[in-house]
Amino acid sequence: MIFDTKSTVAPPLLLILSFSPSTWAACKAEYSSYAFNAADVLNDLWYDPSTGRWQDLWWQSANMISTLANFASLDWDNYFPIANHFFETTLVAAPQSNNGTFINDYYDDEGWWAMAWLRVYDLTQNSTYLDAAKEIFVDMQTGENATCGGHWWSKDYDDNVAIGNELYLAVAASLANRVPDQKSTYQDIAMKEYDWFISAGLINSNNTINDGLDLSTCEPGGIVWSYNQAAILGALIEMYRLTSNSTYLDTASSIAHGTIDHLTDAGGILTDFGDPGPMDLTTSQFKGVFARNLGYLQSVAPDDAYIIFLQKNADAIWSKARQEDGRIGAAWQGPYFNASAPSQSSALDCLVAATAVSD
Ligand SMILES: *[C@@H]1O[C@H](CO)[C@@H](O)[C@H](O)[C@H]1NC(C)=O
Ligand SMILES: *[C@@H]1O[C@H](CO)[C@@H](O)[C@H](O)[C@H]1NC(C)=O
Ligand SMILES: *[C@@H]1O[C@H](CO)[C@@H](O)[C@H](O)[C@H]1NC(C)=O
Ligand SMILES: *[C@@H]1O[C@H](CO)[C@@H](O)[C@H](O)[C@H]1NC(C)=O
Ligand SMILES: *[C@@H]1O[C@H](CO)[C@@H](O)[C@H](O)[C@H]1NC(C)=O
Ligand SMILES: CC(=O)N[C@H]1CO[C@H](CO)[C@@H](O)[C@@H]1O
Repeated sequence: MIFDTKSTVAPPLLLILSFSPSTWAACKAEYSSYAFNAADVLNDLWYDPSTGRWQDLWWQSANMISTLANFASLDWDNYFPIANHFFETTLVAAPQSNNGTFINDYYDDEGWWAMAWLRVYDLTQNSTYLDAAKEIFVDMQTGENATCGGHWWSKDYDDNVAIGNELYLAVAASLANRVPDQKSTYQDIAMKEYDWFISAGLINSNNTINDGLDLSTCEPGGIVWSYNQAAILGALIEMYRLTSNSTYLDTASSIAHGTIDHLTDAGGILTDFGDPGPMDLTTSQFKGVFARNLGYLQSVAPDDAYIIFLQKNADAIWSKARQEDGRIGAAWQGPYFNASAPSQSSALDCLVAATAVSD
């Protein structure tokens, strides 16, 4: 472009300055290069092939498998060969570090692993991964019939939380869509769990989901964490695939909008209780799960608001939450502190989702 410097039109510099970083969005190739970098840092700093885990963490490592599978699905040629090494290693090494099994005392941990292997199965069509998910689900079924209905959180049988129920629904509906000869069994479980979830009142007046139920009153309560708004989106997409009933997508979009409206700061950046501040190795994982599942929702029920949200959050991660050495902290609006495998992979989830939804 050629500008006539003698004209009275404002010089282009002012136009450039009027774009703040938060209104600028990178393109698909750029987000993909960010994701590559964030994934390399995650794997180089924290992966231990002898345990198949990142930073010796358990359910968080399942989420990291899902994230790498999601990235590999977008960039098969470049990333699948890298990611596949982690899938193969973790499938064998992680149970070896846990009494030879993906089963433990927490039904939600089991749900994260089942969802991870289902995602890898979708990517590879290798039935070994589907079998792993089916086997985990057998144990998950022993957590049914909690007090107040729905699914128990753990084998202490004294807590009924949203995330455990969301994952039970997600795994049951996903298996119904992938195991034709047992479709009706899995579908019945999923329908029953969905009906209970809605009737339990876990979705509040903001269209967001509280952490769990008070078992003495059966009333919902607790903090509204971002991951409580996340696994449910994937579950509802699977319910829609199973039934072609668009009610499930309507529910998903109302939760997605409730989250974008109520769990963000003034700049539209996803914010959990405690952000921006040092987060522990559990809560640092949460936000990425929402970004990942919002990316899935965009592929089934597109909405420009999701693209804007994911790009804005990815831009903030890259410009405000990241150190020069590539480590990314938990607070997406910045400042940077305390990167961990969960904060790194949570950010990676958002960078991958932004890659998926961008042109
Ligand atoms: C399927 O996955 C398993 C577990 O990672 C692996 O050992 C096997 O080689 C894979 N099969 C094929 C055909 O790729
Ligand atoms: C392994 O199993 C034993 C006995 O059931 C249990 O006490 C222990 O906590 C388990 N270890 C792990 C890592 O799950
Ligand atoms: C839960 O209750 C249903 C209906 O009574 C029953 O079929 C199922 O076996 C129960 N599950 C468990 C784990 O108790
Ligand atoms: C769709 O699902 C909703 C929620 O479960 C249900 O109320 C409605 O009857 C279903 N619609 C059809 C056509 O099956
Ligand atoms: C709804 O969101 C607002 C913030 O937008 C918050 O102050 C309020 O506590 C939320 N209400 C519920 C029921 O979560
Ligand atoms: C555990 C840990 O590394 N904590 C640090 C988190 O970041 C704050 C702020 O930079 C430090 O003061 C903590 O030591």
